[in-house]
Amino acid sequence: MNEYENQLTHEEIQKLAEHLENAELQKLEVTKITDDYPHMTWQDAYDIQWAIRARKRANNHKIIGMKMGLTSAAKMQQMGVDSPTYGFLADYFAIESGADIEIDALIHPKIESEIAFVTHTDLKGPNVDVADVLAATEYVVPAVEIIDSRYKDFKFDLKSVVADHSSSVRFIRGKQKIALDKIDLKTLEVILSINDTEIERGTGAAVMGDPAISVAKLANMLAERNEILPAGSFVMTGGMTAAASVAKGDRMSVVYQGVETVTAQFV
Ligand code: OOG
Ligand code: MG
Repeated sequence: MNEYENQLTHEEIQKLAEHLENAELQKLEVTKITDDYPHMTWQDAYDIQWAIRARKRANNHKIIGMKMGLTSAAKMQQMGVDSPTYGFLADYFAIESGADIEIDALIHPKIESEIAFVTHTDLKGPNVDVADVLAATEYVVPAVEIIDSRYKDFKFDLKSVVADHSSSVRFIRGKQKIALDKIDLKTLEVILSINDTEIERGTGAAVMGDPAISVAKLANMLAERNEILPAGSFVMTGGMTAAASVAKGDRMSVVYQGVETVTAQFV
């Protein structure tokens, strides 16, 4: 089977996009789609993701950026998979640090400590490297992702999670916009706590050795579909540690050492 060709029909891809988007909007857990379509290819999986993205735009949502997922060993081990994936970020996913987050709008959310890059120049693969990423970056900002796989018990394989835009649904933006020459992302330490109890701790180097590599990888993955990472993108580079589940009433905080503490309450 050629993974760069479709096994699914156009109608099946549209139907699966609607199915997964409905799961998000109606807060429904669904079984992973490879159970019903075991022969689906990578092309099918990414086509479903891009079809969901088109549905968001058709509903007047803006796509404001992208996320990389499964970029650290901690996350790959937690989810039982072995390579990074991307997803999109829609405008209504954005939450400011300190805010209350409506947990009833979500299925089974988990939080992840990440660094986001904001770009001022298009990045066009296939040969994007770290130097290109640094030259295209306006600033970096602490950001906590809230992931919410639409799949039952957060159990999936890579094709299913790709179709489900890598579990994206919300992210909490920090307040500090940091120039890249003012921070060493590889040694940046994060401490994630829930209700003042430390749950996870990690450093930027956990993300592919350097979070900038994750942005380069994204641009190169997009090139496989003849897509670019446009100027002005907000790019989440992937969790530095395993993700932590949250429940109603929880207060979360992530200390970005020497930078700021990002907080939110789940209400
Ligand atoms: C997939 C998304 C993982 C990350 O930062 O590694 C991710 C998942 O675990 O549901 O966002
Ligand atoms: Mg993430």
